[in-house]
Amino acid sequence: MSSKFPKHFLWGGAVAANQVEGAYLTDGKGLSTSDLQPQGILSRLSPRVAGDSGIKDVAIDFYHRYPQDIALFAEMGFKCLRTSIAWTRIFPQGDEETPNEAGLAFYDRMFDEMAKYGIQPLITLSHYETPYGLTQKYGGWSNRKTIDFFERYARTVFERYKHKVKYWLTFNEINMSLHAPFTGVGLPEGSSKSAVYQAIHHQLVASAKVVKACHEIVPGGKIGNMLLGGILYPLSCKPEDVLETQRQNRDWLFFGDVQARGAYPAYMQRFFRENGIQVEITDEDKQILRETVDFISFSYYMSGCVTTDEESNKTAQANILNMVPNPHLASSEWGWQIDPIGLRYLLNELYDRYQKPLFIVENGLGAKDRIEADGSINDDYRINYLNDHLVQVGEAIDDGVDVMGYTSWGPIDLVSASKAEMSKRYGFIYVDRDDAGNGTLERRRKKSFYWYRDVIHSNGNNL
Ligand code: BGP
Repeated sequence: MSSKFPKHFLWGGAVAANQVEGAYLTDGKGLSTSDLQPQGILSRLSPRVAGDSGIKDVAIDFYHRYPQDIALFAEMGFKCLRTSIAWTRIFPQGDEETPNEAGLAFYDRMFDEMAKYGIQPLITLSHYETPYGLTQKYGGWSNRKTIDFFERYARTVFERYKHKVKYWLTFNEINMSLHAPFTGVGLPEGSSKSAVYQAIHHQLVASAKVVKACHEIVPGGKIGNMLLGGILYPLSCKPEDVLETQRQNRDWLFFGDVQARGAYPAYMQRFFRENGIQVEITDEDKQILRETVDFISFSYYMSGCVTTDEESNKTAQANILNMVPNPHLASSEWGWQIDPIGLRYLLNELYDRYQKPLFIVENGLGAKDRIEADGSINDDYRINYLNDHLVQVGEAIDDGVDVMGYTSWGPIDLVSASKAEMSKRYGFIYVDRDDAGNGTLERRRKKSFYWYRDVIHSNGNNL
């Protein structure tokens, strides 16, 4: 049987600089917002004091061990590796005139290593890390000036790596900024809705500006947006529930609507008016927003439900999204509801809405792993999760959806973004490090390593 997956499907994995690299002040790197959130992205920024250490300071030491790790990815047959550039390695405070050469040289070495194995880099420009200097001096994304600093950074890396990197992403999960303002916009807690939407607007303008810059600078370059792709279902077929679900889905999709269609969607006018939200949108902004992305990328971990019933709403899960649990689905140990069919549904929805190629750039199961006496790690739960999701990706492709690739989240264990801990593991490769930072950092192949290698090798035929 021939595979449902296209011949040049980009199979691989995804990580982010701040969750793997460590070396948080090495070679001139400056502090970013992610270095100041010891409890993860949902926590407040806290000033560093001398001797204060966080789990991400070393993370999994990818900064020094990347050749070994990339060799392991190559052993699985990766065609693509998604990671991010830490903005603060290139512009340590964010507002310098000239970039930090040592930071640029690090990513040159990393891309060269990937090229040795024919692995395509997929690079996120900003993965939950704004330079702390910009938040201190300018108020981060609340200030229009940050757009220019971001554009300067993006143009610098496009120029430098234009012959090494073809695929780019602007902001990781840009739609999370609404729910966890600290994820990157750098606003103080308790900021008004107008302030939050103004900062989001600045990110959307910045995103469009760098889409334009990428097209100008990178020959054949393709640049996408990146959305958190949590899909919401109505808990009942009561029309009020269905309408409320549509409203909440739009909270998430509004970002994609701007980035892929080139203008604020009509429904936002009423939303702004009824919530007393004032956003300064200039004619020049409207013009640049027309620079739309080449493809849509998204993360997918779970789905959830929406209801207008107050009693049921009290059962909302205390996870990132606060969604009401779906009685038909099981959950991970972290309360994330597992829904492979939801991925097929979402792929179809996004394709219907945008008619642009889609790229699944995160999907995976965070779980606690056990090392057996013989040293093996039998993570069948992870294999099952990924297998079930990939079967649905195949179905969506059969439905006619244009899917460019799939990079599973955390092909090597890394620091969790929401909790800043090591024990929520996603990897095919185990890393010996615990939540307190103890361990040798030794790498070890899990059972899923061999499973994923076979999936890639057969181009998804063995699912
Ligand atoms: C996404 C982020 C990632 C990542 C993942 C898993 O929201 O883009 O950075 O970490 O979620 O989340 P967690 O690490 O909290 O399990």
